[in-house]
Formats: sequence, C-alpha cells, structure tokens
Amino acid sequence: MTNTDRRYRIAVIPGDGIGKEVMPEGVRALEAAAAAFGFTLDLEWHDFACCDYYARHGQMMPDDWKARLDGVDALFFGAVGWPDTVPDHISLWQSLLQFRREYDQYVNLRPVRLMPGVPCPLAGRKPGDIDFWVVRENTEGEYSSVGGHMFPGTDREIVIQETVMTRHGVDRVLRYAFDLASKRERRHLTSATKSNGIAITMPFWDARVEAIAPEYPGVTHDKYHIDILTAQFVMNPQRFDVVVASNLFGDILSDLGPACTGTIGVAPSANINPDGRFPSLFEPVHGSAPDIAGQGIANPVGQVWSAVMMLEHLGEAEAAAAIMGAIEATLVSDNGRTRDLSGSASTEACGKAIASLIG
Ligand code: GGG
Repeated sequence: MTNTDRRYRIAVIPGDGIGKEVMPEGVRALEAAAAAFGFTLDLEWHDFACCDYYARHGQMMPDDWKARLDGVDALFFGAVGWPDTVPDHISLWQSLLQFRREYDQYVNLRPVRLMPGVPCPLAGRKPGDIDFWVVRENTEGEYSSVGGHMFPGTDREIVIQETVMTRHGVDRVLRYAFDLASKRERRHLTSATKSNGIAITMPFWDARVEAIAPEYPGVTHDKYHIDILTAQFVMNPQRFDVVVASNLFGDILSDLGPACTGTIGVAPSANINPDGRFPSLFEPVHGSAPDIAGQGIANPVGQVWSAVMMLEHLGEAEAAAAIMGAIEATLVSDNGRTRDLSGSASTEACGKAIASLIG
C-alpha cells in the first residue's frame, strides 16, 4: 500500500513500562530508514492508552480517540499494563483490545524465528531450523467479554464467560492463514484446537478448517490439540510452517514460540486489518514488564522488528529489509546485545547500534 508521495502518518503510542523505553529505539530505526530510503514519516506521539493517562483521567483513552487518530496510516504501539495502578483487564480492554476490535484488525501475525546471535534454549537448533508464523484470530473468540457476574461477594457467586465464534470471523482468519501458507516453501498449515474438551466452539473451528482447505489444494494441513501442540513447540518446533489459532490459543502460542527461540524480547507482531479499511497496529509481543521497567535494560529488538513489519505493510520493502539486516548484524555483534541475550548493552545502546547500520 505505498502512498504515491511516500509520506506516512504514524500514531506513536509508547504505552506503559518498558513500552516507553523501547519505543524511542523503534522510532530511531524508522527515522534512520526514512532518511536513507527517501520517504517521509509524520510521527504523532500520543500519551493515551497507558495507565498514567488513566491516573489523570479515570480512563485509558480520551472519548474522541478515534477522531484524534483519524486518517493515520498505521499505529506504532509499545506495551500496556501497570497493575499497581490499573487492573490488567481494564488497561487492556480500554486500549489495545479497543484498537484491535474497532479497527477490525482480525489477524494478529507473529513470527517465530531463531535468530543468529540468540542463544536457543532448545539443544542442537541453529538459525534457519525454526522459522514459522503464528496467525492469531484477533477480534472475537475467547476474548469477547460476553458473560456475567451474579451475586458477587456471596456464597452464591456465579461467573460466566462465553466464547464467541462467528463463521465470518473464523473463515476470514483461516483464509488469511491458508493464503500465507500457500506463499511459503513448505506450504503447510497447522490448526490449534481442543475439540475433545471444548465441544461446541472447537469442533466448529475444526469443521471450518476442513471446509476451507479445498480452496487451497497446494497446502497440506493438520490439527493439534492445544496441550500437545504446546509440547510440540518445545520438542519439535522445526516441524511448523504456519500455525493458526483462536484468540486465546494464539496469544499463548505466540509467547511460547519466541520463548523457545531464546527470548520474547525480540518478537514483533502485526495486528492487521487486511482489507485496508482501517489502520493496522504494530507492537512487540512482550508486555510492559514492570519487573525491569525504568532500568534501561529492556531489549528494543521486538519494537524495532515491529517497525520492519509496519514498513512492509506500508510498501517500503527495501527500508524494511535494511532494518532487518541491521537487527541481525546487531544480534551477532559484541556491543549491541541486551542482558536477556547475555550482553551488557542498554536499551539505548542496542537501538543506536541498530540505527547506525541502516542505510
Ligand atoms: N505489546 C504487547 C502488550 O502490551 N501486551 C500486553 C498484553 O497483555 N497483551 C495481551 C494480548 O496481546 O492480547
């Protein structure tokens, strides 16, 4: 979707905790790429969708947030959550989940790739051995917040929460995943299920996989129950190519995958509205990490790699590839690795090392 004038309006939303620390490094890489490849970024920084904003206003976002973001080409997001101030279910539901749902970002695309320079906790694996995508359904499923809480605080207390799966919602994310698999060398799709225990929604999900598979005759597919699938991620991650999953299962798998390849700190994600009607959102997989926030030691690679995914989405493929090359060079260098990768670089030093290699 390259704009003819190659000028992009980007909403920059650092969010909470280490989101505020890694975001400047994501922006540093973007600005270096814009200078080197001749496009213009109009970066609009926003202080909402974070718990500081909640402390001041009693809500995570202004009522007119959509008007403020009207016309942006993409959202570049950091992390959300500061449970000491705002319960997690409020901070997430009033920010990130609003963006995903209101902008119909029904695909959450998350790579799982063993990168050079990143020590793999699984013995004997080298870069190239593990390289697959998790496609997470992103607007319905288990994260639908349909249910009720009755008789709170009494011994008759009841809580009910429903999973919502629509044929429209399931089919479109499955087609996206099959389509992605059809463009890859191995052309294989794995679907996460739990149809033996979750006996209404998951058999429906499985049946939609079988209904759509014939549209993609070149793609092989299989199904795994989520429990054994998580075990296979640890034991045999090299067998996967594209993995499609419901909202909850995809959330879990896309943290587990990067953990199996060394660190969640490098993992990016794209929350995509594939039809382009609404802007897409790019963010690292990791959260706000209150345990290390404020120390300047967070790994900024997940944020910078999210910038790569954003530039690919905007049609700036050359610039995206240049940033990716800079990330890879930094990960194998002596001075650019952060502590989670057994290095000693600060967040800023790692970001500066990446930016210096772009161009
Ligand atoms: N940058 C990602 C982030 O802030 N994640 C917080 C979180 O809890 N996310 C849950 C989700 O992705 O659904």
